Amino acid sequence: MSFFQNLKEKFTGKKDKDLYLSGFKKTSEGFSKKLRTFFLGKSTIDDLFYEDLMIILLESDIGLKTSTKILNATKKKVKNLGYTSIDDALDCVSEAMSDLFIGMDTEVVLTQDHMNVILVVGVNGSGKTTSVAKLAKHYQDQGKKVVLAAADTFRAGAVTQLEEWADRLKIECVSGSDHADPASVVIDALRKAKEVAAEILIVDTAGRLQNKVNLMNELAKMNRVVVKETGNNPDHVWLVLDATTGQNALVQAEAFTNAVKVSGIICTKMDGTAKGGILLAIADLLKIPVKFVGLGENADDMKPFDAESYLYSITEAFHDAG
Ligand SMILES: Nc1nc2c(ncn2[C@@H]2O[C@H](COP(=O)(O)OP(=O)(O)OP(=O)(O)O)[C@@H](O)[C@H]2O)c(=O)[nH]1
Ligand SMILES: [Mg+2]
Repeated sequence: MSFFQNLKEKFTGKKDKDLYLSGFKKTSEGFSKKLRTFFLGKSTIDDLFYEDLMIILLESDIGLKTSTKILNATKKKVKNLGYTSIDDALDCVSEAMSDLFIGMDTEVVLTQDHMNVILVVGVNGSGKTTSVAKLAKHYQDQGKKVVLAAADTFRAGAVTQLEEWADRLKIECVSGSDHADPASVVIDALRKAKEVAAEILIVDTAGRLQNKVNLMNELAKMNRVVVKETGNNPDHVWLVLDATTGQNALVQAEAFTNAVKVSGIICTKMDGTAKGGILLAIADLLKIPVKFVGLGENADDMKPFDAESYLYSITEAFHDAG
């Protein structure tokens, strides 16, 4: 059975498959339909095939380094297996992409020992507040008791935005006034969450302070108050990256990982971009696992990241012609 057939069989049984297909539609159109069109009618795997393949990989925001890796792995597989048809070569492309995810620990393990504290960080506009709400819904649906902390006191309106989500989801949200010290909001929220025996506290943070140093200092301070109040580091620090920014997301990741210990990535707005190839670059170049993907604007539109569903969604159009 081909790699793709196997992937397809697994995908058929996945519970989030429809949202994955619709969320990655633009990437699939930009990537796999382009591949199909490029190679339709061609029958030989030659240098031109590899050149065209490289162009399409680069255009999908996979980046030079990762695209080169996929190309070389494809060439190697094609040669070793003695493949001659374009379809078989494209199967090798899917497999080479899949290999990039080997070892990525996408699973989120919640501790049973104490309340889970999740800090959500990222540049302004990346989708932090929306992701906090979606996470809250995700865990609420699992029967967990969740409290939110509106610790973005920098941007006017940020607190109200989270409070509105909390109202809609009927979840408690602890907030301070605009320009209050975010660390003090975190302290209040930690105490409240403890008082109501919450299992999860999710902290929304500011994406933009006057400068990067201030932003990073603020995150470090929040980290310290969590340690002081609970005796533990935050259990999870998730960096929100906006997929529509493409390769720039990698630069953001570097800046944040220099300041805080990022334990996972939430990649948002996959539905709004053809640049979904960025997930391959993230898997290849960052040593941080992708935990969730944002596939739309509603509370239910964020799903745990599943590499197989992702690969199937972005490659099905070049295997299943149409
Ligand atoms: N289509 C789509 N839109 C999203 C997704 N995630 C967030 N958005 C939208 O992106 C915009 C910014 O989202 P926010 O959650 O406010 O971003 P933020 O990082 O909190 O922004 P700041 O608080 O200004 O730093 C909003 O219009 C969201 O609806 C997603 O997965 N898909
Ligand atoms: Mg926000």
